[in-house]
Amino acid sequence: MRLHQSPFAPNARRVRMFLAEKGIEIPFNFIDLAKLDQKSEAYGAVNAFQLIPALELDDGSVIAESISPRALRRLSSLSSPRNWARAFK
Ligand SMILES: N[C@@H](CCC(=O)N[C@@H](CS)C(=O)NCC(=O)O)C(=O)O
Repeated sequence: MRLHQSPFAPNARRVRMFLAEKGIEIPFNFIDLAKLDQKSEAYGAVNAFQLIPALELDDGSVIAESISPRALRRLSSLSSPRNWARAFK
């Protein structure tokens, strides 16, 4: 699983905040919006909408929506009760 994202994109930030609160660490792939990386053919093969964020799952499927119930479920499943306890401190 990995998250295609940029530190400067608000929709990607929303997902990173969710991950941080749950204490989940997954690899990030930096997409440079200033260089129009999101418009590249390679990234278009990941997310046909050519927007970030995109969550690439281990089965090869991609969730291309920051507020996605499916993404929240998949990411929540990585979160342990200990992480939850830390989130509410
Ligand atoms: N509905 C999408 C919108 C994603 C979106 O608009 N992403 C912006 C960054 S926050 C983007 O990729 N912009 C690049 C572009 O428009 O080329 C979501 O919430 O994930």
